Amino acid sequence: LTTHIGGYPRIGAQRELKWALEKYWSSKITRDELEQTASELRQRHWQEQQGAGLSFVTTNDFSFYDQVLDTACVFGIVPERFGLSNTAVSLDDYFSLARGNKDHAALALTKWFNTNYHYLVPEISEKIDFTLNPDHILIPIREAIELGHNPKPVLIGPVTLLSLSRPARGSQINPLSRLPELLPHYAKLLQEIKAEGVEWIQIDEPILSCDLSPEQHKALASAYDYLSNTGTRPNILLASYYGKIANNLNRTLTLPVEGFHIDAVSAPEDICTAARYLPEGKVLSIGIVDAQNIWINDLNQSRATIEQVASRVPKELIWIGTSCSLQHVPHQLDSENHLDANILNWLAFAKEKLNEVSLLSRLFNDDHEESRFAHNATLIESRKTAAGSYVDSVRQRVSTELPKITLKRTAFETRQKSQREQLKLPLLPTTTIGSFPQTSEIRQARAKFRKGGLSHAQYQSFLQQKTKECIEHQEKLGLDVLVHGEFERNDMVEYFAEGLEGFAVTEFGWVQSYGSRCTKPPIIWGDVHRPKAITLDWIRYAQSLTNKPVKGMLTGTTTILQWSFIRTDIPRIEVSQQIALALRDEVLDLEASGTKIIQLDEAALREGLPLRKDEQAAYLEESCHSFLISTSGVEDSTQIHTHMCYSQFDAIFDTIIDLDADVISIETTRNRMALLDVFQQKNYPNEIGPGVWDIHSPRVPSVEEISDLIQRALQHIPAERLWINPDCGLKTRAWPETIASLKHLVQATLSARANLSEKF
Ligand code: THG
Ligand code: ZN
Repeated sequence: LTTHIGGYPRIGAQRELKWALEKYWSSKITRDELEQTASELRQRHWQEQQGAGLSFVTTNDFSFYDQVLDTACVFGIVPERFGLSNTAVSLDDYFSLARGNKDHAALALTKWFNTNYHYLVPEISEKIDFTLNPDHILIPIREAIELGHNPKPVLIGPVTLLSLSRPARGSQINPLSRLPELLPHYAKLLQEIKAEGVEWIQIDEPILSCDLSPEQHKALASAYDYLSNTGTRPNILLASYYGKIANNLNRTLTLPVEGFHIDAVSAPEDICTAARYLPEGKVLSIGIVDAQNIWINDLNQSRATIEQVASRVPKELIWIGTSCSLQHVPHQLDSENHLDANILNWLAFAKEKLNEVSLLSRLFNDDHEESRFAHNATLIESRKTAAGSYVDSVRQRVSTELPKITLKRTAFETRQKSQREQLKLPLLPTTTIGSFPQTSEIRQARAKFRKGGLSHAQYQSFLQQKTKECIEHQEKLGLDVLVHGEFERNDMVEYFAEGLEGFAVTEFGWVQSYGSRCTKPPIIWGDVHRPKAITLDWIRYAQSLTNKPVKGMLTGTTTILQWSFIRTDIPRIEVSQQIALALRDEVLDLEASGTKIIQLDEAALREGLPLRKDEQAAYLEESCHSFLISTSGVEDSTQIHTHMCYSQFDAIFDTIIDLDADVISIETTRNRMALLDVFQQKNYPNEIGPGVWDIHSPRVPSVEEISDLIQRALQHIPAERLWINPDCGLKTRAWPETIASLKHLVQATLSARANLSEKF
């Protein structure tokens, strides 16, 4: 059977691309040196694919920043506001679009389907003249052919590209309406790719896994009609992934292309339907190896699926592949030296998944690989029975204690009264979202401690010193509710993973989040419980330094789940309940030790919303339920906060109300409080802290700017329910701008308070 992958991680096993990019941006290496690193990475990654015996190497999966921006640049989609040429986009122009420059804000960054990858949003206007800059695609094809590989380029399809675009500022255009003018350039590109000797191209239309409008259906039909009938071209494998195609599948199978790739991991039922209704002579690529999670493939189960397909589709038309691009999993297991040997046996990262694809394709050669299938079955079985996979006390708690928990707290007004008596905060209380600058000094100390260069005691006293300085800064600034600064935390999810049983943390399991930035998602492999308090000592220490209230800072269940690799052997809701109970323990411990305000961040709640409407209600119910499990045990006088990152709240507004947090903080600076409309219209009953300082930029906002935002906020939310805070955590900022901005924030708040007290 033919074998291929949807794409490979490009960041490099040692994050070589990240380091090269960051050096290039700070002028420490030349453009040639950056290109050299890129070319070496491509070559190594093709070798890995060839080494595993795949039929194709995948090209055009490399990107210096983002594959959507690459595709936009290939077709000359460069926003006019940058004043750049769209026919010759230099590498530096490309980085200006991605990162902004002193005159222009970068393209917006947003989540890529249901992954934790973020893409840059192309801007379309009436005026943009599409063009074709094919080098980005053609050069790697030539490189690969020269090295003796058989390249299969991947390309984002026109309907997905335009569907993910937005109208340029000042334009009302529907980006998809420009499809007819874009298509000739796609056709020309296909022709040029064919001229390089390429046999197959994979065109990705992951938009098929979303709810499609009639207009999008029409666009798909006309796009593939056009591309299939215009000029010479390679065979087209039309790919969808990230979810079920379901109701879009019938129409998809009628599109005039030579083959279809289907994500058999997120939608096993699609593969059965596709095998059944596949038009004669077309290729069916089975995306059977999970590229969004890190577990070894259940080879026997996959074999059953493949055999089922083979009973309907001739073998020479069956391809085996990964569900989607492997860019969403870490590079290789080889580098992991500290993972438990058992757990290691259950994992496959990108490089290991190449071998799984290859092995599954050899099914129909009658050689002697049965032993590998038997071994795989043993490993899968050992996962089920391993100590830690099933912890009786955890299961007991979920089944007996959970049903007894009262999820509803006392009415908000009652709580609010009791919290006011307890906390005695001024009108418009000021606070921050949690973290303070993670300076290179702190990162270096952490690295040194990890390598054994600092003793535990030395590291602890270093962190205490930083925490103390942070509290002093906040007191001096005159903030009302303080935070400890989170200097002991590397990442808001990884930190809790380290404190909970059932999680494993990797050393080098980096996955690209956007540009050069990566995260290291923890692996939830077993039943989750909390052997001992995680945050208590730090919060207590920070509280001992001040008379002002210090917030207890936790990451909520949904966000932990969303930013981890989750086990798939039990339903997600059970994992969610286990984590929620562990956090409930932490919340109650914090309360018992005198913490009056506890924040559970749900930064990822909105972004985790499923792509399909019919799956959203269950997700929201589960998320809300887990939040209430964690927070409903506290006294009326204990104030629960939550934070959500910039998002369209409309779709989840009822859930926000149901979370019933006493205070929610949100990001509202860039949208100039527009997000508050829905809170006002729907009469949000609890307290709100809309952000008044955009922390994503080092610029220090003036007192006047902040005052203006406070006045705007007051038009939406009564003063009695309004808090004043920056947009988000200050982890990525430096101290000087942090102090300067918070000073202005406090000043602006003081004058707003003075105005209000005159009025009352
Ligand atoms: N933590 C986790 N997942 C996340 C975020 C997070 N996903 C969504 C969002 N935040 C992604 N944003 C970022 C922002 C910054 C970084 C990564 C993702 C980042 N990473 C460092 C880097 O790549 O250099 C790694 C830091 C480290 O060494 O630990 O800056 O906040 N889990
Ligand atoms: Zn945020």
